[in-house]
Amino acid sequence: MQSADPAVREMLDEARRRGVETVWDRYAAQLPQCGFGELGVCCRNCMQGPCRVSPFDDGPARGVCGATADTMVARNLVRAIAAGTAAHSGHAKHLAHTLKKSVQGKAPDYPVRDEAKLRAVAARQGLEADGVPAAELAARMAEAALANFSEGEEPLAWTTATVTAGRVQAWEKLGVLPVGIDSIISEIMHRTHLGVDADAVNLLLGGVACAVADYTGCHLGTDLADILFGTPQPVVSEANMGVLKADQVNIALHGHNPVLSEVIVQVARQMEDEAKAAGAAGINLVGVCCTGNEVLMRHGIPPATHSISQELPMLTGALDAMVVDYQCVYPSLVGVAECTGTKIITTMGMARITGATHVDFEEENAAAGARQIIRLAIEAFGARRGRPVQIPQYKSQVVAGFSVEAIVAALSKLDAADPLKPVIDNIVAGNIQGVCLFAGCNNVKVPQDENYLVMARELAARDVLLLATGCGAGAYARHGYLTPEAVGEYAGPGLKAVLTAVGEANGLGGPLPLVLHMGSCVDNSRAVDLAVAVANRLGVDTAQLPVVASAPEFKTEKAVAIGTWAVACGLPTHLGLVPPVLGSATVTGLLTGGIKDLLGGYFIVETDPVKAAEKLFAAIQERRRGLNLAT
Ligand code: XCC
Ligand code: SF4
Repeated sequence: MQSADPAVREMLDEARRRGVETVWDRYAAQLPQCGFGELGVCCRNCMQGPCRVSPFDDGPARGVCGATADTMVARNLVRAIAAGTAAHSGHAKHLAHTLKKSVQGKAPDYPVRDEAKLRAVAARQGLEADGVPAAELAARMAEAALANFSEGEEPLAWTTATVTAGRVQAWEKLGVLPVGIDSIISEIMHRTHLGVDADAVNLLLGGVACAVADYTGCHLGTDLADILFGTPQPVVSEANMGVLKADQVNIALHGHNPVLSEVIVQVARQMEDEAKAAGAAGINLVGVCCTGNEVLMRHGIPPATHSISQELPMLTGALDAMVVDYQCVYPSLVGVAECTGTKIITTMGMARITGATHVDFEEENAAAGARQIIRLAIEAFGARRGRPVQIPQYKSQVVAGFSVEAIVAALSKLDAADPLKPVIDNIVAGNIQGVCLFAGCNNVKVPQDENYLVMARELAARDVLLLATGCGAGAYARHGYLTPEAVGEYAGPGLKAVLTAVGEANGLGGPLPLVLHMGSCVDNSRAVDLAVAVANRLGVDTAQLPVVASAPEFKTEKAVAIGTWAVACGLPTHLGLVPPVLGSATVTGLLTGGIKDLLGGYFIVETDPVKAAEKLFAAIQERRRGLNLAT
């Protein structure tokens, strides 16, 4: 099976019928993949290489410069963390500049939409806010945010203000508190250069510091997006390719940064008449990947698909344009689009694809750029009129929009004075055994969505509260797990009672959804906020909580960075694929064992989703025992 999603399977059949190549074909063509690369023992860090060392004593044990397997594996891993950090924090920095342009009057399409969030973040960050007008405060916020990137003398404001005091202490003791996001990325590139850091343990600690910077960048990304575009509130929508509409101009928003897609959402509403003049019934925006998550969370835009199946909505023949910003956008989209007539529109100067249409997007002229993009889609609709389409008739209901603010508001209906109390009481009583955050991607090496679905069912049956972000949340969206109905099907009695009590207190007439969708990948920071609030309320550290994380189908370097900071936050963190570290027993042992003594968190590598759920549940039980809670 290539995918657990029936819409994806239907479109894969269509792709085969038409001879269109997809990610699955290209993966098959790569097999067998390089065994040295899989183990992490291949190095290309200088021009004397590539070097590779044999893990089986049947070849050279060192690279030309003398680097060992331990050095190579550690260097490769921490370089991946640095790349992921660059991506997440680049996204955050982009938003900080947008906020800055907004307050300077240079970006008229970007008013501060959430002054309450602006003031809340300012208060948390210790920015003087009393009596300060919103515009002035936003200007200070942009500067305060940007100050996290360059090299300072102190730990980063967005790191220390957003985690428990216990974490700050633990990180300080280990020397893994970064003093600049860009500077630690740069430092990792330096220390992994030929002839610098050759000690695997020291390298990994550098990687942890960089991952803490990644966490910081993610948090900045979430905060700034909320300030500019609004903090998500619960929203009802639908997901999967059945959300495409044959008679409308269908535009997919793909990538990560909401800076463009937000404006497209606004402008599309004003351009309905233009679409109708071209013979369409309207404009239908749909999401892909994390840009899709952003516009789902804030506007209820329905996601069409995620991650490895991103090529397939085009095979319906109904997708007129795919607008991409950056990250996780497969260059193969252009080739598929040639067969289907879809316009692939790149928008960021630093992320172009040969053969795509490029509309250079600038905050200064955002609405004009968005209009130009939508016009291209309307033109493409005109060209496809009358041609048959095949839209897989699969879509699931979705309830999303669970920011921490939204969760706390929902809980406050049970206890207005102490909103976290109901959650804590239920964790203590064992109705909720613990919490699992599902994050990360799909990976072509795993049947799409399968690990997510199996693990959610296994853990929900054991009364574990489930949170999700990124393409993991997307998987749950497409399979109907973000619904109250899924609670009846899969939740254990304790979890079901709690979700129902909260739902009913909020007048929903039923439970909250089985899985709470917290947003895009940078929004994993929201899950940390929730854990930190619970930990602070209990007077413990996040490393003691019965909270675990899982990336059952992770793919990107960003996911490697997130997984590492989840461990740094003290969480037992599951990986559903084997990362390229097995070439070094030292590195493997440290990540899955030794690191626990240093940080509380550690990696659990398990490719079988049933066993993975068992192991995560055991980790939750261990934490419960540590807190003297009944198991
Ligand atoms: Fe990319 Fe965020 Fe992974 Fe999806 S989940 S494939 S990173 S879009 Ni972050
Ligand atoms: Fe080979 Fe060392 Fe150069 Fe890596 S850094 S390619 S191991 S010589």
